[in-house]
Amino acid sequence: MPKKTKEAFPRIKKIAYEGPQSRNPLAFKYYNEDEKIEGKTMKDHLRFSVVYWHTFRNPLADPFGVGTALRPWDDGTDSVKNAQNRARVAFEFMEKLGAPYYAFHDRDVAPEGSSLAASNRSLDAVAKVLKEEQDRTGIKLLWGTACLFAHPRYMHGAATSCNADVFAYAAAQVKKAMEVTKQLGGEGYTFWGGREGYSTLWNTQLKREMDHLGAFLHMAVEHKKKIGFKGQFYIEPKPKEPTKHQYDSDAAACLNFLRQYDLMDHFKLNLETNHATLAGHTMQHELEVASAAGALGSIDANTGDVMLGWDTDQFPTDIYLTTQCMLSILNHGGLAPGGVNFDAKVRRESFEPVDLFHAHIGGMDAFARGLRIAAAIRADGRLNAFVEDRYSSWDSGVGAKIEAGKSSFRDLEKYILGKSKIAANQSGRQEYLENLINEFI
Ligand code: XUL
Ligand code: CO
Repeated sequence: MPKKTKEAFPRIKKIAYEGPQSRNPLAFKYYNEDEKIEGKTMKDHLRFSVVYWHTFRNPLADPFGVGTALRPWDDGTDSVKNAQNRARVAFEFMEKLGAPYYAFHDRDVAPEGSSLAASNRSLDAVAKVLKEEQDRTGIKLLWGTACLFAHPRYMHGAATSCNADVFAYAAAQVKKAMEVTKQLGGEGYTFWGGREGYSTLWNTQLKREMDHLGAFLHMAVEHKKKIGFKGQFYIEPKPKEPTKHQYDSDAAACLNFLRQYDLMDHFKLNLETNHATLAGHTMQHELEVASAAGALGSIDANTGDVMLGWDTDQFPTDIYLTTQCMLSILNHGGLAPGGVNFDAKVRRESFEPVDLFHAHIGGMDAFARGLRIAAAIRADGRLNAFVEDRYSSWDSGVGAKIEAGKSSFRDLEKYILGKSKIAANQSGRQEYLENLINEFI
């Protein structure tokens, strides 16, 4: 196996925790991996993961200009050798950063060949290097996935393509990606519906396409059993981009889809902040919807820009956002075997290798801060006590009876007719609560 000849980031040492007083931009101010919060290390709470596609493959192009990224280790070819070298560079980066996990699509790590067999061979050749580097560093695979959207064959979708051969190709590609994920000890496998949607209903049989997606996912479940893959399956909602309307549009739509096709036992959701906002939701909303259904699996941590309407995939630095995320995650009981996966890219103007470090350090510190703040809010107890009190009418009397399923419209009519007046409403105290949260930020 070719070895990487020299360090790709020679001037960067392992990123250390130096605390909030530090002025070193290449140090953590809040992420102290071994420090315990609520009895668990920050590392185990956050389970940070680096994405291969943005961090090592994104050239930083936009619709108006070519890529700007300087990646001196990359020889510019689509060879397996270059892909293997890049894999070693990726592990140098993740090791220096101290990220315990990573995630990839099959075609990020290895080049697509002229046939499926050739693509599978190149994936195997790079997977060997990934395995070696995983063993050397102890860094693990959070989840794998297949790129079912970049190649022109997928122009009409993959599992929802009007072309049955394309469905079959996608199935064969996912089969291989699942097998490689298993070989690498991946803790999960994600299905993001890259082009599973439509651009116009004039040419689309919507029900047929959704039925095909259901059938595709059932085949994946069957293959998972066949090969003994124990990782968690995730569906990642996104409402649009690249298609006008994606079928897995938000958490509620995904949950409905999973229930309709009898897949709830096999999937959890991988929620992404910028996808939530594209759907007109907050990330907190999506987290709570998934958690309420027992289906909160993992998160793709990023953010959009309020001034730009598209999926900008920026690194999360907003402490309110990370506090909301971590409150929902702590209340849910944690993410494992999921994690905080930085599905985020540096800006086109941030083209130097060191920017990859600044971006991840910022995201990790923002989440570490969110975790610390969320834990402090929970320890303080006032927020929780307020919410518990707000619903206290359900803890006894008529409320408890309704919750226990022991009431009928008739009983409730009798109850109300027998009362001279109903209990008064209390203020929702939104502003008080917003101020309370600010005490901790
Ligand atoms: C696209 C996106 C994907 C998935 C994996 O918006 O988020 O990168 O996370 O396919
Ligand atoms: Co994502």
